[in-house]
Amino acid sequence: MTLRIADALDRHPDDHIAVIDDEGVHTWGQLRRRAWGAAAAWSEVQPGDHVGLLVRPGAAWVASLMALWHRGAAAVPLSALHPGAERGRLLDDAKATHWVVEPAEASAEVRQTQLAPAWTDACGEPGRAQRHPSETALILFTSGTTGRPKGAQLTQHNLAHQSKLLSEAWRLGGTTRLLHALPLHHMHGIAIALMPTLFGGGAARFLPRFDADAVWEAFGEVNVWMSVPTMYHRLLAAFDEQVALQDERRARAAALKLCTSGSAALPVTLAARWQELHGHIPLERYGMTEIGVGCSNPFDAAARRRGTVGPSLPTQEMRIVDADGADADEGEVWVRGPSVFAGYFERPEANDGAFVDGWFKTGDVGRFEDGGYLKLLGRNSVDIIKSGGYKLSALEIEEVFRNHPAIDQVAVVGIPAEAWGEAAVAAIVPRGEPIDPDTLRTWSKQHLAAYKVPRRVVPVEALPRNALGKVTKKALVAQLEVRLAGQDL
Ligand code: MCA
Ligand code: AMP
Repeated sequence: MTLRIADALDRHPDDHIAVIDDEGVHTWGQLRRRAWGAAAAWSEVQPGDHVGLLVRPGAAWVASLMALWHRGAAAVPLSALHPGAERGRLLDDAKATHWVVEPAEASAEVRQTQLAPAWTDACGEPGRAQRHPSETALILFTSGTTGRPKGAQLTQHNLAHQSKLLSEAWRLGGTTRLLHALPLHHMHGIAIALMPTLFGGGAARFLPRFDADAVWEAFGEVNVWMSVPTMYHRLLAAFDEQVALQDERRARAAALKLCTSGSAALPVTLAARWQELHGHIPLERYGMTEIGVGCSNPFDAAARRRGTVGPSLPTQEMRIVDADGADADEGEVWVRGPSVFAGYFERPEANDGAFVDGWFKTGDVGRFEDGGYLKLLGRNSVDIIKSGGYKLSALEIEEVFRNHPAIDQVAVVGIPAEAWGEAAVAAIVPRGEPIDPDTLRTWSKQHLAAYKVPRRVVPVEALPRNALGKVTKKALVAQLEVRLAGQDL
């Protein structure tokens, strides 16, 4: 079955609730009228255009996305956490023609034409663009083993297929009420949490941002929670802090039907602590911007296995290969199937390196254990850091720091950190006078999203290098671990 996500969402009845946000409750009928209003107002947006999207989480965001799809355009979701310079770079790289943005978020560095978000209702449905399942629906920027983030193109069919897979695997039916506090510029928040919930006929209750106490409060109104390990870490810290609220919070956690974790490894200690409150360990699954969710532990809590990400989902074909591309018991995970993206936008060299005979090379290393459960063992590249669920590229951060006149050399690495999984740390060799590390962090926030800014900047006399002069990042990690031991990163 070849399906478009836009059509799949269009089939929900007008009176069915789709979104709950701080403005109130929004039915599909109301969302559609807003989307039609915006689609009519954005008459200059043409089929195949790429359009930035920076709107607060909730009905306005969902209706703006629907409006773009109505016009046959692809959305390039951005974050309020991106500084103006980064927004401009991403939209230029995506060759975006316009961007949908709330006035308060407009940036001087962005040259694309502004469009107002989908706020107002329309009376009738404007004409539709020609539609194909292979049309690009989203361009999601992902950092990687290159200095510049790459725009992963997800098609209408990728998203529809992925939503169907997950709504079935996780039983996201009409009674689902998802609590949504994930960022809306990445795969997890958009196509793993939101779309499958809406596809299955459920509703999403949006919080404006993640806040542990607000999440505990909102658990009383929902039955599904999807998050990254750092959020579990913070929820448990807030639970421990608010002793007087513990009985109420325990009851709220126990009433949730499904709690999932992904984007980074869930420490077994966090899983065990969550089990004490909720009754089950979170359902851990493995995903990637380029493939959606590849493996998932079962919905049946008794069949979940701690420390694994579960068996591959139906239609997600997986291989484990060695360095020569031959099948192996332990090695890189390769994926093929209808959820796999359509390539990076205008990055032929990255696409050549990413695929072999239709198989996408994830860069993750793992092995399938008994029963076909995947155990992830790490990543091929030392330059990819997973911090609080965000993928950070050491090379991208290094490029920014290298432009500072007072820095001679820089190397960025990921250091294990309880709260974040890994924390990015920059070791710098100053050019002359010592530089204040906090001043450097503040300076870098003009160029990088706040979450990409290294948690620590550590001045060093020299970087460890091998005989060829290349920085030995493993040795640097070991040095920094000693230097930062006992510090809260
Ligand atoms: C915030 N900060 C961070 C991070 N988040 N630093 C490093 N790594 C981070 N992830 C910084 C802030 O800029 C601030 O810096 C300081 O930490 C405190 O910020 P705070 O307000 O406490 O943080 P927050 O806004 O509450 O954010 C924490 C968070 C957030 C909610 C856990 O990181 C988050 O939303 N993570 C989810 C990311 C995600 O959705 N990834 C999915 C990618 P300063 O002190 O300098 O001001 S898709 C994926 O991975 C695949 C598809 C999959 O399988 O899901
Ligand atoms: P992103 O590129 O932001 O989509 O991040 C995808 C990466 O997150 C994967 O390639 C994995 O390295 C990592 N990841 C996702 N889920 C898990 C998980 N459950 N355990 C460990 N790593 C994960």
